[in-house]
Amino acid sequence: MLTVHHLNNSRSQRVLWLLEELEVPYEIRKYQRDPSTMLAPPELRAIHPLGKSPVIEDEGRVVAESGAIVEYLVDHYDTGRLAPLPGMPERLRFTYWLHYAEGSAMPPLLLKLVAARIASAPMPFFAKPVARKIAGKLQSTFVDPQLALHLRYVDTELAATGWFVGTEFSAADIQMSFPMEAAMARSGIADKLPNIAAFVKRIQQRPAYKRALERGGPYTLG
Ligand SMILES: N[C@@H](CCC(=O)N[C@@H](CS)C(=O)NCC(=O)O)C(=O)O
Repeated sequence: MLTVHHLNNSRSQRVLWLLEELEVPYEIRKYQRDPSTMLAPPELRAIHPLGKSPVIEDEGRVVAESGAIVEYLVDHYDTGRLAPLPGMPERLRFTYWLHYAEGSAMPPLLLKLVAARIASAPMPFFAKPVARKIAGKLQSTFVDPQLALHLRYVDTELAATGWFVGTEFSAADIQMSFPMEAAMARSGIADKLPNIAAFVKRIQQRPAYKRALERGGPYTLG
């Protein structure tokens, strides 16, 4: 049976959700983050050398990297319901959002998190003002403008149909859910992104999304 190596509160929630949408049977092996570093436990490196989640095992294959996992799962288990078939005109747009989620949307969101952690990290009192100043400058000159550029673009892209590809829900919406939920939680401009806000509300109502949450456990971004 297909196995999902699932780290709590992580991107692998998306994989559980996709499997629920596809109605593919799967089992979950759960891993807990180290509460102080937030890193995955070393056991995950026995599955894939990077030790990150998600990773799946299916029919003797190990597949890592969430975009590749989504592509693998729709290619193996979907019949054109959750992804345009290869060769269809919408397939390129589908591929675009699969890559965009991790390649373009996540870097500024991750930097935002890092800058906030630098500003609040425990350190000698005399270093605090310097650390806060550097973190603040990084945010105001680079992170926040890049984040606004990306999120306003995505918000506009969602305006026409509310979905990332065509007029129907697809696995690209699942792949984009993680950065969109993170954007709502930490971009600081959620109130200026009405189409993303509506998208996040809509996906969270899906029965398969809720089933995946029940199986995966707490997920604070969602
Ligand atoms: N781009 C990768 C990112 C994988 C990744 O960084 N996963 C995080 C969870 S959201 C992780 O495993 N963090 C724990 C660690 O780095 O030890 C993907 O989309 O699969």
